[in-house]
Amino acid sequence: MLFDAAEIPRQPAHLAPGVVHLPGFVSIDEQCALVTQARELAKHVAGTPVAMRQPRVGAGQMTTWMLSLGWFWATNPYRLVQEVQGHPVPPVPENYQEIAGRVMAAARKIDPLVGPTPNVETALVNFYPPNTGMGMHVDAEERSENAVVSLSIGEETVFRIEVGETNVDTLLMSGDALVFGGPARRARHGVLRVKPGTGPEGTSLADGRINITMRQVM
Ligand SMILES: O=C(O)CCC(=O)C(=O)O
Repeated sequence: MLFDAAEIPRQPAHLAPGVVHLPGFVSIDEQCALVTQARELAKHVAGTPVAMRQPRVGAGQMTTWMLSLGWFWATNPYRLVQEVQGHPVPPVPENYQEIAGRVMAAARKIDPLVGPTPNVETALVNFYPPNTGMGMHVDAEERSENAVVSLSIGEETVFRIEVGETNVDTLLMSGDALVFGGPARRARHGVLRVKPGTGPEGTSLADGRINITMRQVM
């Protein structure tokens, strides 16, 4: 790389009521620790019914690999369950709650509408291979109205959220945190294709992007 986009200063942004973007919130060392931890969690359940998988949705298969923690995100039909064929879902690691608390405290300073810190009862660790994304959807399975806390690690993507009739787009880079809560908790959102070659050194992720979302279920 001739120069590094991560060095261009970016400011916290209030994208819409209840939506806050916190660029570079997580240090490279913490990102690396989160990737290592996610790998260990995935290894632990590999080959079981709660393994990291590319979920089937309708007749198709998602391009994203998903690891469910706390509750398992089952599809056809969409539902959250606590075991699959007798296999318990791995618990949410304790550090996730602490991170969610830090992110929410910073987000509330920018927009109190993001609301209280979610009790992190479930988390999805999504791995996006380069050039894959996720279509527009609503996170509707959790009963709680508390915010979703989202962390990005690795290659860049564009996050899109619908606010009324308008699409609000923001670039998500490695280490960024994003919160959508309050009036935006049930907003449609998705991510465009992950841009190959844009991940920083030091995360231990060779390519692609990891997104960790933390949510309250009940
Ligand atoms: O990858 C992202 O930033 C968004 C993930 C997402 O929309 C979801 O897990 O529901």
